Amino acid sequence: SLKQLPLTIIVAATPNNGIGNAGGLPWPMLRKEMAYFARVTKRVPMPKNTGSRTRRNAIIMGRKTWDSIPPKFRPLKDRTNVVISSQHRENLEGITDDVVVAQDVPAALHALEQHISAGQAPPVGRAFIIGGSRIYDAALNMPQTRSILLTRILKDYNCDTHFPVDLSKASSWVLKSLAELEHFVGEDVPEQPLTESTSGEDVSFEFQLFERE
Ligand code: FOL
Repeated sequence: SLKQLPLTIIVAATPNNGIGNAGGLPWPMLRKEMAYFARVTKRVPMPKNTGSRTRRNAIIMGRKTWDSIPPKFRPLKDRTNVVISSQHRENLEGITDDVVVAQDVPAALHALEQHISAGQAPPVGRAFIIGGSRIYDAALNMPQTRSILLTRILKDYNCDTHFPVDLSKASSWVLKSLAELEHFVGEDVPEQPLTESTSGEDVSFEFQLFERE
């Protein structure tokens, strides 16, 4: 059963843990950061026995996060999209038959399992929690949430939504080494912050991995 499936949070946050503003991301489009999100959430770890069927990662998100994704990009390709909402799927904008809808995170894992056993989705590789704050908070309170892939945006922006825990403060979450991050994501990661120029401003950010003690 998927109740034991490890869950990974992926999030980008400002120094104050801001993650959203006015229904979108607080910062202008960061192409290299978004490309990292797309690569990491698509990459399936090592072959495992699922009767030679290709596996696909799942991305679990709240309804407001679903709405924040540009219609031309959703559902996010090459991933099984799962949306948490108390609304019925016919009332949700842009939801197609391949998108799983459930009322909360445990129900999402159950619904995902049902889709897979019914042959409506491939076996799951990794499962990522992609926000927003309420869904992050629910996941942080589940023991199967083992890892957090944090992109620290090194610039302040106005934010109306925040990540529920401050990872830079003493907590049960420990910062792992660059080598451990590279092993987890399956690619090289720069040691120094990257800088992107976007909308006439320079924005620096760095990639980190936290794991539960
Ligand atoms: N985590 C990180 N590290 N960065 C993020 O921007 C991020 N965003 C969300 C959740 N976790 C994150 C939620 N918001 C798209 C848009 C908004 C969004 C998540 C994804 C999106 O359009 N993604 C496309 C990329 C398209 C492109 O290349 O521009 C995808 O295919 O993933």
